[in-house]
Amino acid sequence: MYKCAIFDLDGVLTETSEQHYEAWKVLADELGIDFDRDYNEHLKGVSRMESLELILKNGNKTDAFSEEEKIELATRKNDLYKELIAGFTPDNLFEGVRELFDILKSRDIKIALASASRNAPSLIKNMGIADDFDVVVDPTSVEKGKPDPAIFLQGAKILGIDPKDCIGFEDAYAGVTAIKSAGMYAVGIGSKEILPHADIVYPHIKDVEIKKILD
Ligand code: B16
Ligand code: MG
Repeated sequence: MYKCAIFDLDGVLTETSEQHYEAWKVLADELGIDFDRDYNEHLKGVSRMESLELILKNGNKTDAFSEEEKIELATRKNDLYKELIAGFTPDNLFEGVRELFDILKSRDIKIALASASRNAPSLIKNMGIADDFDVVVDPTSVEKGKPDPAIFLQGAKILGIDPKDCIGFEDAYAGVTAIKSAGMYAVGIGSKEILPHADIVYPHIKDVEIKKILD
């Protein structure tokens, strides 16, 4: 009997990867580093500072900046990103999320958020779903990001629920790895080719057959 559903945000409940891409692109152009949508795929589910490191590595500029300068670069990217998501409303919530949450609530299943994004609290508020979560895990409270299971385990721990009684929802390869390492049931959102290690994969959150999974 599952007691808890733990969700990733970007790519599962809404789509912010284009806004992340546009903000990083401005920075990469300024730094003279090649950056395209294909490379942006590597950054899904990856924290802000780790994303910056990957972009700098891709441009052979790993050692070109001090730690302070890197923080300044990441802050500038985030300021741009925040401008781009400022207009998010409930319309940005993926189709099917409301219905899925309602089914989970009707079965007394707790709902948690395990997003790597520090902007997650304001995003869920603007999309009108902040009150649906029993817990929103603070990504800065865990030492390691996905694929480490820490963020998912932290959600289960705060709720006092055994990880094996939790279902995790993820669109990123590293995210599904984190869910499986946490000992949870992994629902992949996307394609089986990209998420072969998920227990089950649906193309989109609206396709999830939650009653089938629960029963
Ligand atoms: P922030 P998720 C992740 O969200 C994004 O997929 C990733 O591209 C981003 O770098 C990361 O959040 C950190 O975001 O800069 O807002 O803290 O997929 O874990 O919900
Ligand atoms: Mg994601």
